[in-house]
Amino acid sequence: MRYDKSRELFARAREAIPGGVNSPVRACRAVGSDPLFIREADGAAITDADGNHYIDYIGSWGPMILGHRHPAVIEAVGAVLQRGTSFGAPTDLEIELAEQVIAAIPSVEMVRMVNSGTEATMSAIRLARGITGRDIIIKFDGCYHGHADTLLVEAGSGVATLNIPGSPGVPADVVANTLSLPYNDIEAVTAVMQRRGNQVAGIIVEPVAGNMGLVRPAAGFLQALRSLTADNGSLLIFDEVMTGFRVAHGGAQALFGITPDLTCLGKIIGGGLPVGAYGGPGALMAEVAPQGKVYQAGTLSGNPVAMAAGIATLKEIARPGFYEALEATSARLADGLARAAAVAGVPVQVDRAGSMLGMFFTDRMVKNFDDAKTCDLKRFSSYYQGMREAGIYLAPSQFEALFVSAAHSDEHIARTVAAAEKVLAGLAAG
Ligand code: KE4
Repeated sequence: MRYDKSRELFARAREAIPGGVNSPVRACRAVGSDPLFIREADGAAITDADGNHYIDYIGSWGPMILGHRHPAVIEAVGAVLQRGTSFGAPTDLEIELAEQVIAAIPSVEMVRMVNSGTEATMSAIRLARGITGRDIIIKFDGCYHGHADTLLVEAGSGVATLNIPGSPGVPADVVANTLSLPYNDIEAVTAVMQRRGNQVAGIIVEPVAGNMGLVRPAAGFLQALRSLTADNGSLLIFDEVMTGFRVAHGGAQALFGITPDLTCLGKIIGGGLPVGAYGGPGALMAEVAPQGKVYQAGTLSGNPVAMAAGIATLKEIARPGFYEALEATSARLADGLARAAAVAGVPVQVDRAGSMLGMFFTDRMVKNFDDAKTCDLKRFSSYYQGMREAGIYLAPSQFEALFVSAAHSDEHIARTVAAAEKVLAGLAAG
């Protein structure tokens, strides 16, 4: 494939934008490649500036569960554009999206719209601290909850990918109240809660981790967090920015039958436009300004164009059979990739939660960040590059997940598995 145009754009971008990208993981540094500049996308396909076509498994890092340029989303956005783009005042559209979220997630009786997952988790943490009057927050190594100062501790995603220890610019006293523990380690979190539970404002967790690669919760882990927080008057915060409407219509809390106190959302609820949200029981959300005293605001929160994309997306995924079909396609892909690795004799762990998949290049079962770090990153880079050359667009990091959309057909899956068979066989041959 030729990448002249992307190369030219990347050179220009690096003059104007730090690292040439507006989000670090897009720079593809961890896989020794330059980023592709994208011209357009449609359904499961994405086209770069040089006209190369790929089957897309990033899906804008999760939002594009319908596939790109779904007609219902494009039409809804177009219709709102005829009315304007932003009013800085309430509209009927934000009520509609809020009502859709509330209808889908029983633990959410009231929800506030923000502009990103980072804002959602940052606000939920502030609310937990405001409600409890406590300062300590517990998170888990390898989980990524956006780039708010208080949460950039042992984070996953781009922080893990670029191996940034925490981050410069985050004052020590800001993270002094953030404790990060090993994911799935019930003993560790029990020990901390026994010692300091009455100082803990909340525990925030990715109920299925997607930012250290895909790691599912061990049996009893989420239940333990639910009991420990309830016993200590702390709040359980599910960061469902990635898993919300992804692993099931009601998110991971529906899949595992756990009721958190607060839920953070993003990605899919914006249908590809900037939307985040946090919600929970009315009694807790009533503490958010202006109803309550916990302050949070945003110029573009509830933006009508973004709301329209989210509303259209949530309408489509609520259709009967949507998740069943997505489940079947995702299982076919996971099985195909696992089989391809086994036949090639390349040690790989493939796992899946709904239409979120992970593929670790290690012979070890991965149940936490330390396990994920045993992956052969060089081998992953070669796999990434080989798959990209074969027209398969994967996340450029071992510490990310793959996303399947409703637009991925059996033919897309077959082509992806065939490409993986060839690339993995090449890796095995060394
Ligand atoms: P944003 O601020 O990027 O909208 O959301 C932050 C966030 C919060 N919580 C979870 C569970 C998340 O996965 C994310 C963001 N996910 C990454 C991909 N792993 C976004 C990609 C990027 O940083 O460019």
